[in-house]
Amino acid sequence: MRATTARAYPNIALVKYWGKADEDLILPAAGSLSLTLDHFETTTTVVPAPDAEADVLELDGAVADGGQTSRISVFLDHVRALAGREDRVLVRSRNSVPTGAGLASSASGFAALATAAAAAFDLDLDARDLSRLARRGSGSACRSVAEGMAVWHAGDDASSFAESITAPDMRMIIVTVNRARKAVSSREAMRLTAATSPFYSGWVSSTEDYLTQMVAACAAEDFTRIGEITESHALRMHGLIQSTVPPIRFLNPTSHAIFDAVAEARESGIEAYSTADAGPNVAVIVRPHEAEALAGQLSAFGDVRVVGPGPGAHLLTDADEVPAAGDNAAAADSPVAGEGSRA
Ligand code: 2P0
Repeated sequence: MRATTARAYPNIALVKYWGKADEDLILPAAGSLSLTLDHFETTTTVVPAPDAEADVLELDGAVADGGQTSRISVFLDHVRALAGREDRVLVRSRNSVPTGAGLASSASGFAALATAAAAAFDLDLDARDLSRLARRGSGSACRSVAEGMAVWHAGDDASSFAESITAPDMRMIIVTVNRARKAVSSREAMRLTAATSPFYSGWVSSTEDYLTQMVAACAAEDFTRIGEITESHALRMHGLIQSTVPPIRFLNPTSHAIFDAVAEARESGIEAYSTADAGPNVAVIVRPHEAEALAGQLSAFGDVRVVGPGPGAHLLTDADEVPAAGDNAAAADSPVAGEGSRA
């Protein structure tokens, strides 16, 4: 075993994942598609701790609580089983955004942890198997293993992984409405939706249909169709989530106002489309040359940040400025805290 460091970035889905076919293996009920970003990275170091009795997790320089530690320990048990080893480890994870109550994004967090842990335990995994491994930590993490636009295939344990596809260049404007951590986790909310919504089966079948159309639109570099599907699918997901019993609502009046402002921008000639995850913050896709102008308009609603397609999860070497123990890399002014709070 050896100490290793990896970096990964969050992703924002354009065709959303909401519901599981298997809770233990984290298999999705339908496929999804996302853009891995070039901002808001997580950097994670895994250090062998042969004499320790338990794994230790340090988040942004502070020892994490039992709940967070046990979630990564369950994941590391899977890595240990694959490696045929029992070593405990110290995990030091730093987010480039303040984490508040936990990992800023479970997607970047588990993609970085999977990449670092696989190398630390000398697992020889190809990109597909690394994505499958990250999936076991958090479903959306399998997409952050892949660069740029990535499809996560539904299927069984062997066939459910994410891989990059060709897509037109685009920018995403992240509009942060609220930095607070949401009251109900995505994991719990999607479980409640699947258990109680009368619309759930229609959601699953229509998501597969949209995914097929979206992959075709990406191949055709058809930004308009990509955008139409993105916005429609986001609104379907939030409609579905609101049909949970008792209801769950993630969008607030400002979120809706941003969807309206983006629709008005389209009327005035800037082609852009909105999406939102399990929270009130909104992400807007737009062609690269129109991103700054639209970001200026949307800054009336909250902090804005223009981001683009980013790299997949990767190992860092010393030459890449591996952070030292005790460094706190969290940037206090980042607008995206809460947006990526999926853990
Ligand atoms: C997505 N989300 O496709 C959707 C849209 C949130 C809204 O993937 O239980 O944290 O760890 O597999 O990956 C959030 O779900 O859930 C998510 P688990 P995860 O991005």
